[in-house]
Amino acid sequence: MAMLKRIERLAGAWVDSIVENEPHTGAAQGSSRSRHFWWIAAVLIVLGLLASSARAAVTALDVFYSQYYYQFSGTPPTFPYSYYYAARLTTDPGDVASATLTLPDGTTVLPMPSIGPGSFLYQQPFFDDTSLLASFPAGDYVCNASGGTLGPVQVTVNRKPQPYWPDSVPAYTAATITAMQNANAAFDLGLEFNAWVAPAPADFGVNFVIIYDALTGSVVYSAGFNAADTAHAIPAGTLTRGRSYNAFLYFSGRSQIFDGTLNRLVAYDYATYASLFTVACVGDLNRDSFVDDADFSIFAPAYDTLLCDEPTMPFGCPADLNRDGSVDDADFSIFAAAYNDLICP
Ligand SMILES: [Ca+2]
Ligand SMILES: [Ca+2]
Repeated sequence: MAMLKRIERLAGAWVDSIVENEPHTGAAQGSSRSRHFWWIAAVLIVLGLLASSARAAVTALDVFYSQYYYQFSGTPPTFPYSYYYAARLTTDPGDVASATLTLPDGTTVLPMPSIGPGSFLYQQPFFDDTSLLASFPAGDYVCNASGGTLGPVQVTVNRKPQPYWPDSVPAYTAATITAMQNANAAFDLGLEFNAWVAPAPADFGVNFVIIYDALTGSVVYSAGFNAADTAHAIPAGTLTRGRSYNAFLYFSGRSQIFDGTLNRLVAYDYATYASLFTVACVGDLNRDSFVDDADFSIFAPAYDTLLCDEPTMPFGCPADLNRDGSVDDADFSIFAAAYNDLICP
């Protein structure tokens, strides 16, 4: 549950980053150094209008319908393990003290507890998508916020009648699942996955990769990118050797309205996660903290086999030290350096 809350927060952060890319012309005008009286007066009028506009500080109302999957092998997942509804209000910190969400029936009012400065979230798990969609049906979702420096403020986001789940569930390729068993933190880790399309009436689709430290739950990497992309590289040095991670891949179908100050989003997300492990000591194939002849006797037959997807290659293709899908001279040169060092760092 805690992890899912973090996921939703992060997904919302990406929406924020999209919003922040829009121009903020009011601030540019306010920084003018002109001493001309009328120019200053005009700026003051503009600033006054901005200050009196309550909605200027409410930056987003985001609604997420989500299905979560776990992939434990090269076979794509088919059954979700959980479903979630989430609604999130984002304001400038201190502008709002509390918030509620009124459902399309006009009478059901749900609390949106504060989850951080300027961030309010309602979230509810479900056992299937039918009850998820029925409990939060099409229509207007009205967020009423109060307190803080803004006073009462109301924001509405509309869920269209037709849901727009992605047309495919995110799935890493079998080669990527293999590479995730023994990743080398010193090299880029290439993730490959399936293509998908956001069906109408979605406005667009977007992909996210979010990697959590399995022990601490903290986010160690996150990136949003084009939905048409079927590969994404985790840069070398992002991960730490000898650790376990959970790597989430999101396909998000989105309908979004941005009116210059306020972003309103309704997203239908599929998210698949897989376990990701980094080797503690590159080249130490028998994990005894030394890289020596015993490891070479494991490396040599893998070098002869060459391709990681050969059935005779050990699971996870541990001898593929640079994680490119084959055990060749590039891996041998990495192995040779570790063999020379002998003792694991
Ligand atoms: Ca060893
Ligand atoms: Ca290799």
